[in-house]
Amino acid sequence: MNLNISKLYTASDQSGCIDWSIAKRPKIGEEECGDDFLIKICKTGVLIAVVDGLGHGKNAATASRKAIDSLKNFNSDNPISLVKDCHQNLKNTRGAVVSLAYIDCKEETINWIGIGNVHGVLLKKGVSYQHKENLYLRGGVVGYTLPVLQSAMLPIVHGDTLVFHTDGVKRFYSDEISTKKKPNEITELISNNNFLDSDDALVLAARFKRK
Ligand SMILES: [Mn+2]
Repeated sequence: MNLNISKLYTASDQSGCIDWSIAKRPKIGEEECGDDFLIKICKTGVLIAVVDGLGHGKNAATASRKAIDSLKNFNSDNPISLVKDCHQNLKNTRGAVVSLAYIDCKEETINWIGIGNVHGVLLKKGVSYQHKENLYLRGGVVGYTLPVLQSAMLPIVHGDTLVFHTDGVKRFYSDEISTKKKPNEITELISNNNFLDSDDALVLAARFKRK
C-alpha cells in the first residue's frame, strides 16, 4: 500500500502556446514538498521553471517557494537574468537547484538553463527518445553559489515536448516517453513508475503547439 498516495498533487492545463501537466509529491513521511514549479504567461511566450529546495520538508519548501515567487515577479525572458535575480532573493535560505525554460511562441524557440540537478529533456516530435535533446546542467546552488551562467536556445516545432524532473525521480530511458503521449500521460507514467520514496519528487511535461 502506498501511504503517500493522498499527497500526490497533479494538474494539467493550457497556457499560451503550451499544453502542460505536472505531478509531485513529498518524500514519504513529510508533509510539505520541497519541489515546486512555475508556469507563467509572458508577453511573447511562456516561462516554465522547476525548483528543488535543498534537502526536504519545511525548510526546503520555504526555499523553493521563494525561488518560485522570485521568478514570478521578475519581468524578463532572459534565463540568465532570471537566475541572477533568483540567486539574490534566495541568499537567506538554504538554496535551491533550478532549471527553467523560456518558450517564445512567435519565434518558436526554447531558451533553457539548469543550475544543479533538475534534469531537462526536449523530446523532438517524430524522433526517438534516444535522440532527445538534454539540458546541459552546471553544478551550483541558487542562493549559495552560481556557476558561470550559460543558456542554450534551440528551435522548436509543433509537438515538441519538454520534460523537467527533479532528482526524486528515477531516470527513465524509455521510448514510452514520447511525443505520441499527451503531457498528462507522460507525467502519469513517470509518477507511477519512477517516483522515489526517499525524496520529494516532481515531473513536468509541456508540449509546444503552434497557434
Ligand atoms: Mn531532491
